[in-house]
Amino acid sequence: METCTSGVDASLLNIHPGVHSGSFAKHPKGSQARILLSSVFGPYAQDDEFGSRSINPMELYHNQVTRAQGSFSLRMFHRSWGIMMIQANVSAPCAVLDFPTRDDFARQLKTNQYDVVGITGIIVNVAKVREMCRMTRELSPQSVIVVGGHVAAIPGIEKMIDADHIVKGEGVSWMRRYLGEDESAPIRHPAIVSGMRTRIMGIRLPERKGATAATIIPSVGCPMGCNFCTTSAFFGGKGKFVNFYETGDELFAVMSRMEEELKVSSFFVMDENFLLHRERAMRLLELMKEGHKSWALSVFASANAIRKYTMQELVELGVSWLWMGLESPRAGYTKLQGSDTRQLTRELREHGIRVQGSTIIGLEHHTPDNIVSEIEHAVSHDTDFHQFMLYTPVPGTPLYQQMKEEGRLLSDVDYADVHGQFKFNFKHAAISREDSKRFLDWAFWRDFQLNGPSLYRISRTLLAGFKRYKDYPDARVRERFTREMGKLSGVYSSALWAMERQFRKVDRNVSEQIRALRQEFKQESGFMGRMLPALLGPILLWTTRREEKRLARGKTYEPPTILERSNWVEA
Ligand code: B12
Ligand code: SF4
Repeated sequence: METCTSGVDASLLNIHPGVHSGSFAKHPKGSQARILLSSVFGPYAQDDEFGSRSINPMELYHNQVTRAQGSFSLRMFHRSWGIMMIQANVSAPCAVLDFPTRDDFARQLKTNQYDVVGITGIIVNVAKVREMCRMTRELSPQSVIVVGGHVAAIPGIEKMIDADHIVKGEGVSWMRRYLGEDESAPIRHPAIVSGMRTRIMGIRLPERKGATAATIIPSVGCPMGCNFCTTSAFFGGKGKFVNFYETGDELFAVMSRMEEELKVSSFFVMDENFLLHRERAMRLLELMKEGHKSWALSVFASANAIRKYTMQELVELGVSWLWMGLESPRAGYTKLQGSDTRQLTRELREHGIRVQGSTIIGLEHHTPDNIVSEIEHAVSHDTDFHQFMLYTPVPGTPLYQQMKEEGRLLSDVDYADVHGQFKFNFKHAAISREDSKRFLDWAFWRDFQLNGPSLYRISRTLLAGFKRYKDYPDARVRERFTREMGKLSGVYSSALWAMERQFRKVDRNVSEQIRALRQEFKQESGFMGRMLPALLGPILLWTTRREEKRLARGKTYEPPTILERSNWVEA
């Protein structure tokens, strides 16, 4: 048994990981070893003894962003990119099994002679990881078991699961090293379609090639090192991160390849703080201009990083969706210093940039007396999407260490419930565990009630951007807004038609605002865009109401099981 910290070591240098000191056991078969990389088993959106929770489905938006929005909630699934990244960067025969059931996983183990079984999981999944290790020992005793991902940050994990290697931090370099391959070879980016099986208002959107953004992962970790931040801590903490693509040139090359392979013009850039690396972003912009790339980018960035750019720079870079932490104005995080986040988010939206705000409930200064006004403040940002999360000391973070030292961690909380959407896992000075959940739920509800469905908000932002930039001198920018408007105006207008009616029972005022926006869309749309709502609107209203009924009956959604093999040879 060995606990490795490869990625963290390398990230201290802020270079592509390739440094390792000391002895390191390699797999005897090297690149001939047959590898299975699997995510944890489902079904996920149910309560079970392995740590699945109905409150914690395998869905980004419905889990933590739009979950109070009923049939207007955006539902979609995302693949397990970490193991896809590893698969693309080893020359050994490798299978990725995503979202298996226990039976699928068992079948893989029984029908293939795997030399290495890699399991990825985050902290909530620890009981599933344990069970998968047990199954592997039983069904494929010759396999070496490697466990990676955030689950590796749990203190004492070595004693909780039966694995041969537990990898903390970056995994590509670890796996390459384990197989005796070149760790410092350039990172090959897998072709990743960012989301799948998207549903909203009771219908599943068609999956045409190129219709969904490609995911690009330029780096992992974030040097800002906020005390609660698990991704920052996992890849080295404050001042550190691991870059897969150092320069704008490298990034541009990867994106161009994805554009070609997946026929996309939009990218979901999975980098915790993409805009912080200004030199790389500005070089990317230069190349986009030279290559006449009218790309759209969805990025994560902190307020202080966004402030390094003018609105024009952001728009020209194609930033069309931005996820930023608002946390709380009184929290004192460096990333927020000097930023009026309300003004910033308003400005971004006026420039056609959809903003996803993220607010923490249960910060140290929160009390039952001030929490309502803090939530009202958050909601007043009127962002397109809003994530609310409980302040949560997660193993591996400085906050966890601090709470542990202060004796404030609750010892009887199951790891499966430490995901920020249930109840506190620590003793808060002023707010009880039960109340933490009530305040969290109220925040989601309040945002929905006051600001309406996110679908309405994103159509409003698109329209604002289109009006502002439809005659912009840079043709790439004009094309981007016109393209989106052309594709979406009819659909959005129809959705607004249905939303206006359905939202009357929630809040008449918002319903009126939706109506006003629909009229604006009418003015800016072409013939089809004006005609479509009469036909599609009633259909969407019907599917919306049908979905409401289904949800009321407890309907949940699960991702499909996917098996993908590379460099494959039958055993
Ligand atoms: C996409 C994503 C999801 C997707 C699903 C992904 C999936 N298929 O499992 C969705 C949206 C459904 C999701 C859901 C949840 N997520 Co999530 N998610 C992410 C996100 C945004 C990106 C993950 C990613 O691909 N990163 C890029 C890859 C390259 O990094 P990586 O996965 O860490 O992999 C690297 C290493 O960890 C390592 N590695 C990983 N696996 C393995 C396996 C082996 C064998 C080896 C050797 C190495 C290795 O190597 C990889 C390359 O370096 C991260 C945030 C982030 N920036 O990472 C959060 C994150 C992983 N999610 C998190 C959480 C908490 C959740 C939820 C509980 C929701 C919530 N309340 O926040 C649910 C849980 C769902 C469930 N039932 O299991 C936390 C995990 C916290 C923790 N310490 O455990 C993160 C870090 C977000 C955060 N900052 O809080 N998530
Ligand atoms: S800025 Fe965001 S990603 Fe970076 S450490 Fe803070 S919370 Fe984490």
